[in-house]
Amino acid sequence: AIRKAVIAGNWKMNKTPAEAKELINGIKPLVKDAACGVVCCVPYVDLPVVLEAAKGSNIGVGAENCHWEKSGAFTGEISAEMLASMGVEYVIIGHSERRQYFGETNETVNKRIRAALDAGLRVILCVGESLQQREQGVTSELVAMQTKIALDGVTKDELAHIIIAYEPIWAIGTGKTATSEQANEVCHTIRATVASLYDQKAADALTVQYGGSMKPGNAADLLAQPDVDGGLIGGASLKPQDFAAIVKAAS
Ligand code: 3PY
Repeated sequence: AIRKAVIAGNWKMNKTPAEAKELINGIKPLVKDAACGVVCCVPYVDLPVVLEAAKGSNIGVGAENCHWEKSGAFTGEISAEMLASMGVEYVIIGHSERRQYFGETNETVNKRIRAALDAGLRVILCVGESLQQREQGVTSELVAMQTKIALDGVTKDELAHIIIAYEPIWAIGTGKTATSEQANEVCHTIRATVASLYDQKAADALTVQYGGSMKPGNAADLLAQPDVDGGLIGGASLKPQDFAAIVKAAS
């Protein structure tokens, strides 16, 4: 690929701080020579221990969401400013689990991205279709729409701080993976959408990840596709050997 790949783990709602410390310390030595970018996105409460353990390493640390307001009466929420102030570098926005279970919409995804960029965070924006939408033949339109609304008001300079992850919802946590060709086709659609919004140069520089049951056994094939520049890794990111094997496949 012409772009440097980025492999990002999405730990989801897993690991207590003590367990997180053990996991990050297990991952660290295995990925230290990676040629690709390596990121671990972890639960809020794990951020202090993971940031501490990752200090001076090649692992970037991210959160899994943030709110769009800087502060205020939003019980239970965490702002982008709060994350940035801790030294967090990345934040996942719009994961399908947020969209599915927590009422996330394209509009709130856009507001969160704006707040994250304003706070100086890098964003991993997730887009992707459900099985029904794929069967209805609307995947391209849907993913293009999600991308356009998410990027509303984002400048070309800011785009350099965004990674887009294509995550077919039907392949998340189900063990099903998109074929490499299906993954590449939609990653290409995302890049073409970004080219239409900005220009080809900006689109060519964009990192587009595939996410959805990426594991050591299928990573090399997926990552060999021209428009797949890395992965957002669910379950396999909780196993140091598996995560490191995927990082190696991307290097
Ligand atoms: C998965 O692979 O299950 C993911 O959702 C990655 O974010």
